[in-house]
Amino acid sequence: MASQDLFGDARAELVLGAGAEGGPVVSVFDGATGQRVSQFFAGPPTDRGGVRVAVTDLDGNGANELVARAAGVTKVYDPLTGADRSSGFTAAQIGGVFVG
Ligand SMILES: [Ca+2]
Ligand SMILES: [Ca+2]
Repeated sequence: MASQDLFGDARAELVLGAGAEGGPVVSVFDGATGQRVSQFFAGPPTDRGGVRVAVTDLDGNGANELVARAAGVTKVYDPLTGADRSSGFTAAQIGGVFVG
């Protein structure tokens, strides 16, 4: 679970990752409304190792990124669409994140 602002409105979003034995499902809830704004797989849907999530500003541009680790792989995701945005970051940036 992680709780940091993802959309720049100064209210922390709640990011939940399924635990061990669950699929790698990430859910994002808007901190202002409490509404779920997205839900997506951060890894192979058939994997049952769960998913760990973190929210942090990887590239120091003032906007937080959503980082998830599932099936032994850490990636960066768009919090609204679940699109893989890892290609916009270096391996060093991604690898330096503690995803707990
Ligand atoms: Ca927010
Ligand atoms: Ca950033």
